[in-house]
Amino acid sequence: MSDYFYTKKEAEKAILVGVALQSENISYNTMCEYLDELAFLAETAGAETVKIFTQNLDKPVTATFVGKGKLEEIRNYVEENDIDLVIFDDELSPTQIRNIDRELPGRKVLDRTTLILDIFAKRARTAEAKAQVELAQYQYMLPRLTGMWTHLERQKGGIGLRGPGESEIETDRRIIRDKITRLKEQLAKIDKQMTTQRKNRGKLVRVALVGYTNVGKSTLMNLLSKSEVFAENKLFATLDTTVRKIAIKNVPLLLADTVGFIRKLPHHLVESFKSTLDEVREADVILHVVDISHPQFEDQVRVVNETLSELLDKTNKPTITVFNKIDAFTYTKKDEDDLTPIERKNYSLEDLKQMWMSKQGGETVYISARSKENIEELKDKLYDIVKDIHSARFPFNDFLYQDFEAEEETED
Ligand SMILES: Nc1nc2c(ncn2[C@@H]2O[C@H](COP(=O)(O)OP(=O)(O)OP(=O)(O)O)[C@@H](O)[C@H]2O)c(=O)[nH]1
Ligand SMILES: [Mg+2]
Repeated sequence: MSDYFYTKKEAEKAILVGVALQSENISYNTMCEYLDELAFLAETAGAETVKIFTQNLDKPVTATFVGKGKLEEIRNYVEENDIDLVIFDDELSPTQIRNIDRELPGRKVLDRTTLILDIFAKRARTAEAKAQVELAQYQYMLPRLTGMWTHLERQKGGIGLRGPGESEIETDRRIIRDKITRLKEQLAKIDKQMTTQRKNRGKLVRVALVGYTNVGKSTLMNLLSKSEVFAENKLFATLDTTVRKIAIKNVPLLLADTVGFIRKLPHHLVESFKSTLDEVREADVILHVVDISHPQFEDQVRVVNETLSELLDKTNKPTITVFNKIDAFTYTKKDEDDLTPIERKNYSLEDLKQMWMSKQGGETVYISARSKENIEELKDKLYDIVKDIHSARFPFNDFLYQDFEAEEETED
């Protein structure tokens, strides 16, 4: 056998399961969009999606999430095709995990949240990020312990092994609770340091880049600050908030890159979002970055806005909506004799600009961070807002920053 076989790392094979829930007004198309994203998440985590199972339901089946017949179909498929991973697009209750686990012996059953937490765990570099992810994983695991435990038992020992007794689960719960307490203490300490760090930054104007994951926040950060923040075509490339001191024309400001949002994630669970939210809360100006080349970009804008308003008190900060990736924007031009109703995919960039101008409060700008289009326009708009705040705060040394040089400051 060649070395190839020894060195090649096989991707784990995964199947995805999605449900179009009538009770939640999830159409078949919407569910497919969610599943596209789930496949991207799976890929980011290192798995290869080989098949997708879907079902239309009024509401989830309490015991098994999908119907009995569907679960049997899934079982036959995973057994015949030797699939390791079964990923559900929705959060599963402890009972559902336990029952599904029992139906799919020897397979790993994940839901969207566990998959995202797994990606976070892989991505975490700093002590803080690692502690944050671990805490989220334990908190998510705690009520689901019975299912997880029996699952682990089976993996270890195979057929016929009984699950642990209640007392073992209790011991395990206690261990996890202790771990949670310790992690919380550790994070509180780090948080205190961060708050002090933030206070020490003085009164400089603060600008936060926020947006859905993979829209190009870090790429834009790099462009504006000439730094090297990690950017990649994977979900959740950024897990730590990074702050850089930059200058736009002659006005200095602090620019923060933050963790991207995603739909169907309990954001409150993940502490990484706390630093993102702190940045947003304390920012003077928000740059909401949007990937206009993404077919569901409107939905992504909605998720970001909803998550922000859910987790923060309503604030009316000056915001620039930065529509990024115009270089990758495409649309289907309609023939003049085509009488079918115009659909979203038929809108040109011009049409979208018109629509968003009336829809979105605040400024909008259309750029490409990759091919560096319209960056000057963005800088001009940002400058106009920042300069006013800056001169209100520093009335006497206004624009003494002619010789200002960009410095680095990282919050790791
Ligand atoms: N075509 C195109 N791709 C871009 C543009 N800006 C960024 N990208 C690409 O989009 C991908 C994601 O970019 P990032 O900067 O990592 O995005 P992010 O918003 O920081 O993502 P997370 O940190 O994962 O939330 C990378 O592959 C970038 O090269 C752009 O203007 N046009
Ligand atoms: Mg990033």
